Amino acid sequence: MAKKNDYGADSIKILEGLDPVRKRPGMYIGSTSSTGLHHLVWEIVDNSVDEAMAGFCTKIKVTVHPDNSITVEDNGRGIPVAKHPQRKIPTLEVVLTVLHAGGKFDNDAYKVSGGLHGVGVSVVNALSKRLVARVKRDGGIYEMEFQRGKTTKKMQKVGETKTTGTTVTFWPDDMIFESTVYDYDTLHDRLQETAFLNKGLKITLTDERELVPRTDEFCYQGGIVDFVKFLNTEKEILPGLSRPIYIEGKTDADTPVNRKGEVEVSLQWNTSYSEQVLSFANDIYTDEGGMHLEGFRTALTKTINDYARSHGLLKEKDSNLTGDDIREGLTAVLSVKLPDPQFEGQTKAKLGSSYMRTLTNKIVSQGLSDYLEEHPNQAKEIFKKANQAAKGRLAAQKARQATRRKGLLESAALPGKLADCSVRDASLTELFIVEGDSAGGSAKMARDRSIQAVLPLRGKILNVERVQEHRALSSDTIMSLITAIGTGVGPEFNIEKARYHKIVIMTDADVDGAHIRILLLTFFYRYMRPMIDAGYIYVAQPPLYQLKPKGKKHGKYLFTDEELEIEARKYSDPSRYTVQRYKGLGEMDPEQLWTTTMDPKNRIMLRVSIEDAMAAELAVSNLMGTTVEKRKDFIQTHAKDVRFLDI
Ligand code: 28F
Repeated sequence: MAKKNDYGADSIKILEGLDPVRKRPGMYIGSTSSTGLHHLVWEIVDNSVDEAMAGFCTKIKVTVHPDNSITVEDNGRGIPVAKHPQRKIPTLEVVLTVLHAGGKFDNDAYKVSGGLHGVGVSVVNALSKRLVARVKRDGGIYEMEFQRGKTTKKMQKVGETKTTGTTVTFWPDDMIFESTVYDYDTLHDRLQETAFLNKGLKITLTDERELVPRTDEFCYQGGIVDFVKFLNTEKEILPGLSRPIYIEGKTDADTPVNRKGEVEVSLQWNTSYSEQVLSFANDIYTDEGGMHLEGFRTALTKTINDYARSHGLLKEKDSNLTGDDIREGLTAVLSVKLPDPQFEGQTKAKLGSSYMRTLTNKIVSQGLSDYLEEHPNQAKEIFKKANQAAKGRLAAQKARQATRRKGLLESAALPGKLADCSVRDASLTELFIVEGDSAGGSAKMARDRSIQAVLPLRGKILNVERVQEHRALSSDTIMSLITAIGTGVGPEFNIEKARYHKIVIMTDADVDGAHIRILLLTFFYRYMRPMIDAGYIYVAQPPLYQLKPKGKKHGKYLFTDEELEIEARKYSDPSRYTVQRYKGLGEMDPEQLWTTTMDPKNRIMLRVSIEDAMAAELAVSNLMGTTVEKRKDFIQTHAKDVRFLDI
């Protein structure tokens, strides 16, 4: 039953309107975790951004207060305060208390709100224990207040002003959110992105929770061109391309509203082998791509191939460059705007509006061919880079075929270092990958040679994250791994050909060992992912210590520092025992290595999950370009973190 309320029947109806939001917040903001908490800020900021896109707002200020309340202020026209014609209460109140109010009211605008995130300010109001709205408009300052979506102070004129704008302060409800603590970096990155996407818009972020308040200001006159430069900051740019390419275009004035749109794209190639193309629709990041991205990619591939043919860079006998070849080393930002974007896909992050494919294709084809004609030197560099990528691709294909051919010759082609097992049934056999010849020697002596094979690796394996595929495949170490395992890689990969169903990474319990393990996991993640999915990849767990009581011949093996501490506590006087620390597998005699680490009846092995491998790969790619010190430090702190399932 609705509580008695001072504001009349009309507002009771409206107030009831927000109850569903408090009952099922997840339906409106995705979750009540930290993501949902930050969503409240995006929701409010999006309204200011819409006002900026409409051409009326140039500044947005976001402040995090010491109690984690948030103020967003803009210098737009101010939310209208006059009585709403149907509802007979101030429009400001309607916007803040009616679900979905203030959606697509203006068909000429390209709105952020009302798109993917557009649940409206009223949702923020419903999920805030308190919210204060202030509007400067028509010469006055107007204020009104709410608690948990219910009006607590009706709109009042509180002063005079010549300026205009909207300010909202809200206190997220701790009855709703798991945590109400805002993360500065999350706010920073998203607001910076918004500033990149809205040329000239000034966004300020201030954190008052710090003793000395921190402020960051984002304003980019170059828009997405600055965005691309920013993404390429640490990269080596392709010669002549220090100024990113910029292409823009839009539909004619007489285009019907359901076909209207604007397209902007900026491109810059670097000398790396990876591609980073970010796409947005009405400032919403389209993680799953969609029509605009398809149009862009098709245009890019066709335009560069056409140019290369017509200018004699590609000869008649040459085959076309592929999209992947052309996008190797490409950093690009694609931003489209359209009146009523349709989003689809798993996470509603894919643009489905199909006319945007044609429009983007047309604008990019035209703009890019003009650029290439006007910049022949840059065109040559872009072609050269793509052509190298194509050569790399063909070399990788050959290298993969070579691994397959060798595989057919069976044991004759097996790497010389491999000490194979005698049983041929892969479901019973195990391959131990060990670091170095000395550990390899111990393992060979320790093993059960009927079902256990040993492959010693000399030195570190190549970081496959850093090199093109054909280079990875020409490394002896990697080739010996691939041939020993038998599956091949890439399109030739075939898990049925696996020669062992347990591949065990057995490295020393030190920093180098952890590094080698991460590099191996990266290799498996990149080149043999189905082996991880199948649960074929393991990590051995050699003991770290042996604690020997005085006078005893056999001690106890301990696998962690905690275990050592607990065991040592059993002996009050340290002189009654000795502790041996194993720095490497080589320090154990074969007998010890067998009982502690390799004996299927005794050992603990950890099965690698896809998340473990992903974490390893991410660690490797994030560490690229950082100093050796940092890298070692990271491995030391995280080596133990990478969690594995016990089997
Ligand atoms: C701190 C958050 O929400 N800024 C906003 C405007 C401006 C207008 C508007 C907003 C009118 C009828 C809904 C003004 N004058 N910042 C903000 N600035 N909303 S939200 O209009 C809302 C619609 O129904 C505005 C003329 N037209 C629009």
